Amino acid sequence: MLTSAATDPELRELPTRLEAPDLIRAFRIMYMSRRIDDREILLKRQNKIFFQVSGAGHEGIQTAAGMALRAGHDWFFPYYRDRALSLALGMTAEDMLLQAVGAESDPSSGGRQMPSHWSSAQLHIVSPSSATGTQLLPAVGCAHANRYLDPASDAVTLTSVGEGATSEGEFWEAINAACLEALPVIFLVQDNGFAISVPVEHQIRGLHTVRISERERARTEQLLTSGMGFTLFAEENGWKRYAVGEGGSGRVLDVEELPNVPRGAWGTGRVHHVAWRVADDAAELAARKRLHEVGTRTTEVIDRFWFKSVYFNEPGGALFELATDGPGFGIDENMETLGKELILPPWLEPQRAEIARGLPTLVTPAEPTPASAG
Ligand SMILES: Cc1ncc(C[n+]2csc(CCOP(=O)(O)OP(=O)(O)O)c2C)c(N)n1
Ligand SMILES: [Mg+2]
Repeated sequence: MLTSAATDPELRELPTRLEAPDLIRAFRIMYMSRRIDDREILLKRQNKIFFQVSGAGHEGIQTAAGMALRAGHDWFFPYYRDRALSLALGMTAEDMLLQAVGAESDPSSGGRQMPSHWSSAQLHIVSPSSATGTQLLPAVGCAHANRYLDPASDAVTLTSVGEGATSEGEFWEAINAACLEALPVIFLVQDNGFAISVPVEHQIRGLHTVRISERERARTEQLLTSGMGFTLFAEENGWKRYAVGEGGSGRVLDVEELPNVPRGAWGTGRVHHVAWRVADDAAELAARKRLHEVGTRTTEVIDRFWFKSVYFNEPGGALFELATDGPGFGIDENMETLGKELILPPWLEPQRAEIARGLPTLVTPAEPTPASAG
């Protein structure tokens, strides 16, 4: 649940100013983190350690997180850049240097883990994997388990991740699972603008393109350009790339021509339709009118309650949809109760009892009364 100082009296009472001793402590942690990084980079150049990950530039946010949370009480699923976080939680420079050289006396893993993979059972820092994003789901699992093992606990779980790794499926799965169960997990995304050598503008941002194979491409191209506002952007290996507006993720469609292949058939694994978003009712009506002007038959505007749709077949037979952005899921639920009741569009209301009967009963630990949800 989202709370803010404006609405939550308890938060309003928290001190907003850091006193001098806190600031000095924060500075010491940040400075120590940077100096250990510098020293380890030297050691690596001397071949005394074989791997190093720098936390340079990340020290501020990590120190703040470490000082706000409680080592040995809250739970931590860090990633390889969380040096200042680990120091703020109580690891020492010596612990880190022993870990870096893989010493037998390394307190993290007795020299078994990769360098820059710190952990401490006592501080509740869980040993990280090197595969990016893999810390996220276990963090959610930890928060879930903690709710069962210690229901009265106010412990939270923090997990850290780089912005590049947020493109991985685990990130979305973890956020989804944490939201569904309303788990106390903090996702600390540290955006440094790069995923190693991949700058942020080239990282995965969404579904880039749709690819369509046509027996006769020209008629589809005609519809795309004169009826839907696409322009030809590029041509490569037999594919033509069309895009709306400036192009970019979600605005691109690639078409190839395969005159001799059989027509597509309905069945498992087939894409049912491709939906294109339009801002509002007026934009949808204007787009529909334009389709009629170029001779495309469409459905009426169909009220889907949370959005409005118009459907049409492009000349090759693929089903296209125009769907409005609004009004969205806020139309019949408010944020406080979102997801707690079985919500149906009005035309399915008469079958509510039957639909509810087919759904499993969910009992959430946060809410002892059984509630059905879809
Ligand atoms: C699953 C997986 N793929 C690729 C790698 C190689 N790799 C290590 S770090 C990294 C970039 C991660 O970038 P980001 O998530 O932004 O974190 P940053 O290092 O920038 O803090 C990659 C691709 C990996 N460790 N694991
Ligand atoms: Mg990054």
